[in-house]
Amino acid sequence: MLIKRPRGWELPESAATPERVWLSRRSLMLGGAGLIGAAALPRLARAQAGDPTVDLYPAARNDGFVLDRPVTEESIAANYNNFYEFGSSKRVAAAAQALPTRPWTVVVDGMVEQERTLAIDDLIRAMTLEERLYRLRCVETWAMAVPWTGFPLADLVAMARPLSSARYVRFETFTNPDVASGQRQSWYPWPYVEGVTIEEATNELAFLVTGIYGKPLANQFGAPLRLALPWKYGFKSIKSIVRVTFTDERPVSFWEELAPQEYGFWANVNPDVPHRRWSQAREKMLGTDEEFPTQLFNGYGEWVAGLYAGLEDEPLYM
Ligand SMILES: Nc1nc2c(c(=O)[nH]1)N[C@H]1C(S)=C(S)[C@@H](COP(=O)(O)O)O[C@H]1N2
Ligand SMILES: [Mo]
Repeated sequence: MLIKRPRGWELPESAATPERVWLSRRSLMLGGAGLIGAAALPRLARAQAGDPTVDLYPAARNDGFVLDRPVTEESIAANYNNFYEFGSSKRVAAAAQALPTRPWTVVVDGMVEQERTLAIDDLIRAMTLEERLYRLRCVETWAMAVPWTGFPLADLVAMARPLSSARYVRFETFTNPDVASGQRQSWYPWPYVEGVTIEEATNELAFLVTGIYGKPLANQFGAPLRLALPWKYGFKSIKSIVRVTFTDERPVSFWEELAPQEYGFWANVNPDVPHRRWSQAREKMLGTDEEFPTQLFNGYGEWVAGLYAGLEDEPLYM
């Protein structure tokens, strides 16, 4: 990049956390709203304690990723989710607990040397887990800052040994309308699908998430395996993945299928390219009154801007 400016993620770690301090400050400011999660949390904690990979948490933090703002309080992030399989409101945490996340398999297929079906716990244990502080920017303008645990998507790509003809990675979420009431709404193009190019998939930032806040993922965050692509709008970060397919065809995602004029394949964050119905110039941190100016590539351009050289004619920012 040509412009040299202080980068948000270069701020010292001390500027990012002390979660405990943040928590108490927040609960003072939020008053009643701070209690939203109180009822749901004990149940969640029990489910996470029974997770077969719980011994892997907390994982060592990778200090290469630091924040310019406090970590979002867990009870706030855990009770304000987009997970349309369980309804279109943000209050889906309770409903999402009905999803059975064991046994769970992930099929790796398409243009690979050998197609495989991986048991989730074998997959997680085959990888080296690490914690990363990332921001997530929803296309709806809310944002959060969370400690994800997981492993680089590049490690899964390496394990899959794709053929040289593969150009994209397509991800698919479970189909289970018996427990996921949203999937009984037939106007949606289930299952939820997302995709990235191989170059994006092997970028250092692309992260497969198995945990959050130092614990296995709670269901509403997309247990047992979801994506984190912090330079793209949140809808690209697909939850509860059951299939990873290597292909030479650009995947058409759930939201692109529904509203191609509003949600495209690339969906890179850009303050200067408004959504058709609202500005993307600013973002609001969940659980706070704080707003921040949106940053190009959500502030992660140092890692990813180079991926898009020569693609200027593509709709990169929707
Ligand atoms: N399968 C699936 N994945 C999904 C979604 C969804 O509805 N279904 N919503 C997306 C959107 S719009 C966002 S902003 C993030 C929200 O992640 P969070 O609820 O963990 O904050 O998940 C993304 N992944
Ligand atoms: Mo979103």
